[in-house]
Amino acid sequence: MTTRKIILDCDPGHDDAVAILLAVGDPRIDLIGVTTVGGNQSLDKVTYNARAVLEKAHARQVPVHAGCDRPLVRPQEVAASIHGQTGLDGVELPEPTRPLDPGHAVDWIIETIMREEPGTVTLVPTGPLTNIAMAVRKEPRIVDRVREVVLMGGGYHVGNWSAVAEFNIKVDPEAAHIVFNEPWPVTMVGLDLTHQALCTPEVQQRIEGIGTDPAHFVSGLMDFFRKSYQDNQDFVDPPVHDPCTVAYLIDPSIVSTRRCPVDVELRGDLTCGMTVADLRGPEPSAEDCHTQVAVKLDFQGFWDLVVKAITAIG
Ligand SMILES: [Ca+2]
Repeated sequence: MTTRKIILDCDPGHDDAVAILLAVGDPRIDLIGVTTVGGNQSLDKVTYNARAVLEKAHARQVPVHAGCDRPLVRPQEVAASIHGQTGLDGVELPEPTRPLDPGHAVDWIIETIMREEPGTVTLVPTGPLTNIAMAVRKEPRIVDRVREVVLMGGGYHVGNWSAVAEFNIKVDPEAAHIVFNEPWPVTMVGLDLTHQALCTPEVQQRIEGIGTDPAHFVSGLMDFFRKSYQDNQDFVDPPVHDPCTVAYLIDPSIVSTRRCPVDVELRGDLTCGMTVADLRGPEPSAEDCHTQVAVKLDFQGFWDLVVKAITAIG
């Protein structure tokens, strides 16, 4: 079996927590480190949350490095309306036993990519792109060395933090602009895809049915997440965005993609933070276009992976 080495750069966050559990529980993913970025909540809160979720997943071997606490240019904006005051409201968090690892996330990302074999490390950002943008500005050689970037953010037909912009991109559009404009392969797993990853009552029952402590933890997260999405985003069931990135890496057949140019709007009064995808004409080749967008989710296949991973964690 081939495993994919990933760095998960995240801001947990209910759906980030599920992404961590999927990455830990699926044997095809080698989670070499978790890095955190201010996003859904403040950096100190999301960093604690990442460590607590790894503790819950019995994955104390995974290092956690804290990164940037605010966007490159703009004042910080958190998503307390969706994730609560802690960033993971609705569950009791275990006390992390592994201390926070020393060193800034940006430096650790650079050192790790430069140390590992070229073409073996995949970056999986599921928060604002501040750390990744900083890393590429500090050490541009990482662009040629990473295998690819598979990020949750944006959307080509829909927004959630404005009519046309998604939260991760909207809160730090300058960072997103940097990441999308470097010539590395970028897969945008945006809202068009993640709004198909709904945690329906049937899905949640399957997770509950696993019967383990991590399974009850995920179910508790989903109770809070469902209410947030009902109260604030006009959803019946919550879309569980972030693990779609990891699912794509485990089994690309679960997330179909379409290659197209994508850029990030920085100036529009109404459109700042919009990911503008040019879907005109025939699909370009990989040589002509380094970006692609996720289009269609295999709903059953996706939740099968999540259930299997949570079961494997035990
Ligand atoms: Ca996130």
